[in-house]
Amino acid sequence: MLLLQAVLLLLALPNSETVTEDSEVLLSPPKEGCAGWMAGVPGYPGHNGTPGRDGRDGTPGEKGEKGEPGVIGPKGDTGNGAGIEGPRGFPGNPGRKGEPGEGAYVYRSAFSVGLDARVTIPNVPIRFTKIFYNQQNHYDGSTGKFHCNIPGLYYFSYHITVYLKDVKLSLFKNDKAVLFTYDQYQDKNVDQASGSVLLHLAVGDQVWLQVYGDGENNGLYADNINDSTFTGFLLYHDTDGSQ
Ligand SMILES: [Ca+2]
Repeated sequence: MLLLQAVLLLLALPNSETVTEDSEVLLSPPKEGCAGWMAGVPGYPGHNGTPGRDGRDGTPGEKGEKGEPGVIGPKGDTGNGAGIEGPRGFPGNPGRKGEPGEGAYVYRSAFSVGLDARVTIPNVPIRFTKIFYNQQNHYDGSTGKFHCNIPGLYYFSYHITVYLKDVKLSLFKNDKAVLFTYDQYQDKNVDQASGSVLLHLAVGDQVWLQVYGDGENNGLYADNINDSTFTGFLLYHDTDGSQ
């Protein structure tokens, strides 16, 4: 009965503070001094709370400085085949104008001559005085000698009519015989002797024909129906001074 009254008393006092069995709550001291009031003993600190949630991401920082270059990597494998052909280039500039060439007439040298009469004197240059061609006058009809004015390779030939005597004929280059022809005359007949040669000549060289041996080998002959001729011409001139 007593307990029931106490409960009813608590319900009748709504502004009073509920005191639980284990309560450590300190009652606030009255605003006004109250005689006989005493502060309670301080309670123990509460337990630590659970960790809070992660915070929001921060704003991006400023861009850093450029780093050092890395080490050079190993050489790569060789490519497969040639690349695609590039486009055609522009035409180049025209070259310089060449030097004027030398006239071909400078390198002309030729003669063709014949006998006017029989030759009787051996061992001297034969004088061919019948002139077929001697435009450059490199052959001298007064001596029977050809004079080289253009260094180069020359062709010489002779065709001799042989009559009454044998013929021993030599072609001379300067003071040396370089070609020999020997024809034996046969009685009551007309023979021919001939020869040809290529010779390299320098300026000043001389070429001629003459009979060698004794005076019995000078059967060179010429009349109005028989000719004995001597011909020579420049085949090609030296271009670099070499032979
Ligand atoms: Ca003969």
